[in-house]
Amino acid sequence: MNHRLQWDIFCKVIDNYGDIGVCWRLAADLATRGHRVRLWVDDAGALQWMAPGGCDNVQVVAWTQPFDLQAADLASQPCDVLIEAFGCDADPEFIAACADQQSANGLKPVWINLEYLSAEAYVERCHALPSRVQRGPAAGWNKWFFYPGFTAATGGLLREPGLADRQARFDRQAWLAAQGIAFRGERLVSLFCYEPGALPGLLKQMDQHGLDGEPVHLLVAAGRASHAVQATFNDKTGLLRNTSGHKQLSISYLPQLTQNEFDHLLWACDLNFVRGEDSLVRALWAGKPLVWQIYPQDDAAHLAKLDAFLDLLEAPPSLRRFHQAWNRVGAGDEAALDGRRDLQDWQACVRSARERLMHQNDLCTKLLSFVAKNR
Ligand code: TRH
Repeated sequence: MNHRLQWDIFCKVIDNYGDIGVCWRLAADLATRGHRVRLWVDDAGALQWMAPGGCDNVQVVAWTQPFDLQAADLASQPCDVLIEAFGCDADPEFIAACADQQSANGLKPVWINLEYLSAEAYVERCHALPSRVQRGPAAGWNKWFFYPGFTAATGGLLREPGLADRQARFDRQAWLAAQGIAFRGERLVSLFCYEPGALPGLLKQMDQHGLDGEPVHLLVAAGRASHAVQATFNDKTGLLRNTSGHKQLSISYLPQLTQNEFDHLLWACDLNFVRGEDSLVRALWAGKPLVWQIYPQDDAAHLAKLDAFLDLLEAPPSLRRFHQAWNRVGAGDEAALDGRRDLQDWQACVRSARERLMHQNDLCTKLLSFVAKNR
């Protein structure tokens, strides 16, 4: 059993919501397990809607340039664990303060670089490797690489205690009513994406054929997803221009949801389109058929990452085809977006992946034992 530790998590918001989304989830998870967290973030704006209530024992600290060491009380709460999220570097002043602390009491923090999530094979090879710090006041210390992942030999996935109970108690009808979403028995589909070239094709498919023999009610996430859908309707090609003439497709545009409500959205739907890193994991826990738009990288490295995830999922051919179409640049093959006969297979594969993953230790549990071993 770990005693109460002081964690300092450094988060740089590059773009989108994944960096702060993951860091917040990690911070809140640690705090509910009894630890104290300082979350240093250069742009905390998204937390206003993602986590408006905050969380006991998580202090959000402005990570400013120049660095303001006085923003946190390091003297009375020295750092036990330093986490640099997604390759960002904590400020040298902070490291120097940690080194001073070591000179004073002999204790240095466990220094961890929290990496991006991937199902690729390198993750098992690289997880938990140390790198010796060569220069500066912390020369000679180890920095550890902690890789989230989908197998027992990796850092695992974020999954807070009580998630399955919360899910079991979820009342779909009540939630839809509380959101003001008129539900007439359609298939509910959530859409959280960037700007997939295949989006017009998907909307057309859904409008013509519905899903699983039923009309579709599409619940579109705020931000880029809703702009992308609206841009499709405004498109000069005339595709789907006349929304009132829709046959099988109705659409609701959602406000920005808290992370908890975002979970509820995924639990309420029959099919979830997600993107990035954190929503993918939440969609897995939701256990509903899912389609992932992976964050695109310039060198196309994301395609190998996507394949590795589909392998891990043991995705049936139809789900692979759908993913390839959804992640392609440009409109591509519209027929590949026809998933209406395959939903049962997709459901079965996500369910069994969820089952397997639920039996593994979650990321916080693994992080805590890693820290206990390396202090
Ligand atoms: O926003 P993203 O596309 O973030 C991405 C990825 O993390 C990617 O790996 C990273 O490299 C890139 O940013 C810089 O997708 P992601 O990771 O799913 O994060 C979205 C977060 O937003 C997630 O925590 C859920 C949350 N969210 C809400 O809380 N409410 C909402 O209404 C929505 C739409 C999202």
